[in-house]
This record gives sequence, structure tokens and C-alpha cells, in this order.
Amino acid sequence: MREALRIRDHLLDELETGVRTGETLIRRIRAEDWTYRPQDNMRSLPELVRHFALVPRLDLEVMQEAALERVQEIEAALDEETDPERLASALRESFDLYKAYIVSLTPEELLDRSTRAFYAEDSHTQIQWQIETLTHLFHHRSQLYNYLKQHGHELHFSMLYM
Ligand code: NI
Repeated sequence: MREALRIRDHLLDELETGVRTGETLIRRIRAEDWTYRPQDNMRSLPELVRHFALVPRLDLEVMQEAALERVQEIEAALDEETDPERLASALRESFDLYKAYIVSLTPEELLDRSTRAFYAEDSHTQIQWQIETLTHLFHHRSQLYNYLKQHGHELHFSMLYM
């Protein structure tokens, strides 16, 4: 069972890499980037960044079986936020809350506690949720990287590992 905690820590470390490099990307946002929307059917840059900053916190609610209304309430928390520094801090706080929950679980809870999202038919164990959150965060980090690059930022992929 102790092995489960090692895997938990590897997943948390990788999530932290996404958060740390995500903070760096958010801090690169300039005032003129705020109106950027690649296409009509895609999120604007502010919509993307606000969602990205809340990914761990939102997933934490979802994996604890919060109702849609509660998730929407959190989703709206940064609706007015335009300061990259505060958005980067929000991402970090979001991760800290998530991590506190994950490390509070026993190995048995991690592997066997099964919860169901309000939108899903099937449930997932907590370790499965950890994998889900990791891919969710990296999905939006890569979107943000592309948005900034498409909007003229000089970025090198090595920054995604620093
Ligand atoms: Ni998402």
C-alpha cells in the first residue's frame, strides 16, 4: 500500500510542474493580450486563463461530488480578475487546496474511494481523479502556451519543464 503513496507523490510532483510553469506563462500575459480570441468558437484569453487557474479547485469539488451550482459558483470566482499576478496566485492556491485533500487520504481511500461527478454516469477512484486532474491541467496549459505564441510571444518549449 505504501507504493500507492509513491505514485500519489509522482502525480502531485508532475501537477506542481504544470502549476509552476503555468504561473510563468500567466505572468507573461501583457495588457494587449487580453482581447485575444483565436476564433469565434474558442475561449478568449481571459476566459481560458480564469478557467486554467481554477482547474485543481474545480476538480476537487467535482471529485467530492459537489452539485453543478457549487461548481458554477467557483467557476465564476475569477470572472472580474485581470491581474496576471493575482491569476497566477489563484492557480497556486487552487493547487494547494487540491494537494491538501489528496495527501489527507490513506492509501486505501486513494485506491478504493469511488466518487461520481455530477455530469457522469460512472464513478472514479481518487487516484483516477488525480490522473484526470493532471491531464486536465496540462490540456489547458498547452492551450495557453499556444495562445501566447500565436499572439506574438517568443516562447521556447523548454519553459514548460523549468
Ligand atoms: Ni477544463
